[in-house]
Amino acid sequence: MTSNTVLVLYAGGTLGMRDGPRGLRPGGDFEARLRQALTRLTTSRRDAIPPFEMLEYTPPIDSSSATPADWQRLARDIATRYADYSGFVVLHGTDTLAWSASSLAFQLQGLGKPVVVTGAQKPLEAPHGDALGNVETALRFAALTDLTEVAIAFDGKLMRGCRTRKWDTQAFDGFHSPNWPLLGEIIESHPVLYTARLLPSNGAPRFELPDLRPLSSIVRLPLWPGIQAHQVARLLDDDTVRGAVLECWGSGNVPEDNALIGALAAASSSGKLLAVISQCPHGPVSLSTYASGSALKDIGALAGDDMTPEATFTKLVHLVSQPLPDAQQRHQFLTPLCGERSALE
Ligand code: ASN
Repeated sequence: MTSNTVLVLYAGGTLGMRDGPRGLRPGGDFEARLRQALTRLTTSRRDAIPPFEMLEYTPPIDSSSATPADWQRLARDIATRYADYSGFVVLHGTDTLAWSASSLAFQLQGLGKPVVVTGAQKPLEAPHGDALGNVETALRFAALTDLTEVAIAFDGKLMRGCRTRKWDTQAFDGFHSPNWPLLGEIIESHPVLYTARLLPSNGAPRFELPDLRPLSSIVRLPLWPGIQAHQVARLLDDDTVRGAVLECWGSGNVPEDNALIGALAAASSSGKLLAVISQCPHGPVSLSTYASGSALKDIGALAGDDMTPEATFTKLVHLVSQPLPDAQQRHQFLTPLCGERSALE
């Protein structure tokens, strides 16, 4: 039997912060504070919120300190309680919220219930802040049984978790999903889902909960004009590094520099996964369009299509943390696992 109760996991972030002598600091006692804040809503808005229980992490953290161990803890806490709740809300700092949401999507594949992640630009007690509204929105969407994926609720919008990026350091409209349309919106105080854009619920959960804790297995490598082969080699020639997100120009281009390509080829031939995405926030890469992109294809780099850097990074972490043969890792990377990429190249 499944209840109609939502479990709210509070990990930290500005929405729960309090003022300290050196600025905002993560704050505890969140359940009591949230239940108090909810009394400020009108009766009809309060009545529309599903019943919820809370799991508070102690200590709560500023999400700028989150690591893959935190992504793992969230996924495992949801997985072990999966049968007991109708949905889940994760309250998280905004700085790395998109990373955690992306990793949750890879760990919690085949979800049959909503997992809605939210945070805020202002603390719960700030006058005219966004925290209470975002928590309310997340709870309303977490009560909808048609939503069977990891989503981010922010400023009245619902976005796919593994498609979304923090877009603004301050504005309440702080998150965008550049390559996938909104999954839903609050319209006239009601949560509306755009069902054709959702992941279908198909069968039993296929949770994959590998140990994500070994750090430094994946690195990010953004190109810059004038980048040198020795700088690339210094980053990649490290046995603990199992893969890299190559953030290239436009549709997936690199400088025509044989030494640079050679440094990348050496990493690729030693078994490291090189995933190519664009520094443009919108649009896919296409490694066959330009000769300078074809060079990447020739050395075995993998096209990341239109994935966000957050999804690309967390997907690589997810894949190298499992005992998969090399060919299967590469195949899985190119396959959409949870709606994170549009197509196979
Ligand atoms: N530094 C905060 C965090 O990510 C930012 C926020 O939540 N708005 O925890």
